[in-house]
Amino acid sequence: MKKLIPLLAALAIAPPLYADTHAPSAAAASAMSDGVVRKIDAANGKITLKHGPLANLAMPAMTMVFRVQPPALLDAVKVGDTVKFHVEKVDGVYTVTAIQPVQ
Ligand SMILES: [Cu+2]
Repeated sequence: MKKLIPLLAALAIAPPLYADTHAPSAAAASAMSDGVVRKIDAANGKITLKHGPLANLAMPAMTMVFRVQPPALLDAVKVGDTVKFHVEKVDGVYTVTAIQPVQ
């Protein structure tokens, strides 16, 4: 009987298990936005996107030029594609860090 006591004590202090492990900040950091490719400047690693609201940057819908990092991301898209993309401010420059065409 004596040996059972430490085991019961350990069970009693075991932390509860949480199903939701998604932190809100992580979700915002990887938020994908909607856009349409208007122009690609592969030589300069730039893309012109007509984009919807960018929630993570508090930017309304508009058409604008973004830097693309890494520039190889441009290989996956072409002018006219509807895309999902992620943009963040890197060194003060709006930079696309992920982009993929939507079928
Ligand atoms: Cu914009």
